[in-house]
Amino acid sequence: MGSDAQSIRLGTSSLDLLPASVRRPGYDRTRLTPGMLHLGVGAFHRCHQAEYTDDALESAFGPWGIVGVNLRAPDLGSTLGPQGGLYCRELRDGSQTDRRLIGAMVDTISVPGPDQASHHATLKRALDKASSAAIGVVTLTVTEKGYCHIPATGELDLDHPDIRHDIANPQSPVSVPGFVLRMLARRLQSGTPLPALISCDNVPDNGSTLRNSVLGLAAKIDPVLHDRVAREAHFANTMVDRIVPATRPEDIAAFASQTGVEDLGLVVGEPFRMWVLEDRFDGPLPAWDRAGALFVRDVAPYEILKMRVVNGIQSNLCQLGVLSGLEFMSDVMAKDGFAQFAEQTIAREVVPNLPPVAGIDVPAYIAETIVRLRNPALKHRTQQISTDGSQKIKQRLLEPLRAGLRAGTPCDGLLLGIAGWMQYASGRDSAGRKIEVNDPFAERTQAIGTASGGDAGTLVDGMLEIDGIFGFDLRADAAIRARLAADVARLQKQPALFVIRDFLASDRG
Ligand code: CS2
Repeated sequence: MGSDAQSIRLGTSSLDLLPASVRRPGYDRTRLTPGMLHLGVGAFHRCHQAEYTDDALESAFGPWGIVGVNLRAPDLGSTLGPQGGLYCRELRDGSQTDRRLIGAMVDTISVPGPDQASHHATLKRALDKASSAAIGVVTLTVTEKGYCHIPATGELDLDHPDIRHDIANPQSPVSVPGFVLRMLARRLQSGTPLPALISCDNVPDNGSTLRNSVLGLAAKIDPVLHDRVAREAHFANTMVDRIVPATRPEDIAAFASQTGVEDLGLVVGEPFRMWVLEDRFDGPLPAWDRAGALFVRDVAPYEILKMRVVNGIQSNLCQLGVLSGLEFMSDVMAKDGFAQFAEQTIAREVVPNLPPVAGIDVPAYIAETIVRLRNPALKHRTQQISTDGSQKIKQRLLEPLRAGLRAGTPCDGLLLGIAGWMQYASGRDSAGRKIEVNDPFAERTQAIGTASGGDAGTLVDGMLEIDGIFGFDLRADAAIRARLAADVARLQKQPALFVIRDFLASDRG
């Protein structure tokens, strides 16, 4: 398995082999017991909440070891499992690298698909763990689509195949809302206190969205359970921020050749991090506040700022980047025109309609965001950010557009980003080359692209009719439809890079 024949696999017995430059946990890991369960152990969790937890353990040690559970890929059985949950996180800023061993993950469970022989036994183990009194906190990063909601409305999608499965089989759920509901049901039945439920996904009102999905499912399964969950379970909203691209084989190979240790759980991120949590917890938590997490009464202004500025720029540019043949976000930001387009769109079209955010200097926040997105050491693929765009564009681009339309502020830059998503989602670039679209709506959006026969107006009309993404308002606005069609027509004629440059040179820029 070794990417370097000389390297030894990271694990509890190989710790001494790591060079001294890799920071070790500043607490006694042998005393750490599980107290939290995390659903969805991907790169982001390992580089964000798990690092905050390590900081918290260093400043106030407690029973806060993390049990990582994956109901979907990636399979932790070949990565973190054999490493005893240990992995390193590497922060990169230009040529600077900072490596740290994270110790908070003490156990991992990957539930294989329902067609696998070990599915039931592993699911039972995960549910037993999640329902045990030792677990006081459950955190989640399951991506936008893990909530099984309709992006445009936030309501549970009752037609979702996993939800249909869980309505019929509530005791052996395959969806995230189904897993959470089953855990709550078991705890309520056995009189075990309910854990704090903390969603850490980039979903609008993430805690409330999870609550809606869990309650929507409960209503279909057991009205009494529904009422108890509605009364007794606490779902906290949070805002999370750190850019953590998917780890590449090259990252693992470079780590192995520089340290002599192979780490298949390695994560690479930026130095910046932020975490804002709704302050509504009855029970104890890890001392995340001592690690810099902010506890506030209302997370919404922070969430709106982050989703419209950081994620907003990413989602405005990533599809235009793919359409320009640019692989990484830092390549996009380094090309003449893109960064100016992004900054200008945010300053003119987004900032005027942001709510005030206590303690944040918005112009400085935007300037810092641009620097973060330019970081050339972060290999954040434009295709990765474009993945599941149907689940992202409401909060990142459509809500700022709607706010602008209400306020009468300009919205040309936002419209160009939305047109970029439409052209991308159709599956073809300006040269007619096929683009790989990775999205739950991909089949439908590509069919719309094919049926449009290259007519931009037909393409836009077809996309706007997907009400699960766009709702009903935008398709009724003839001026918006026409402006989007003009932008899509431009993107069909030439690479997005040139469209951006023309935009900046025109009276729209
Ligand atoms: C990205 C986010 O892939 C994506 O959707 O936009 O993961 C983004 O990098 C983070 O939200 C930054 O905090």
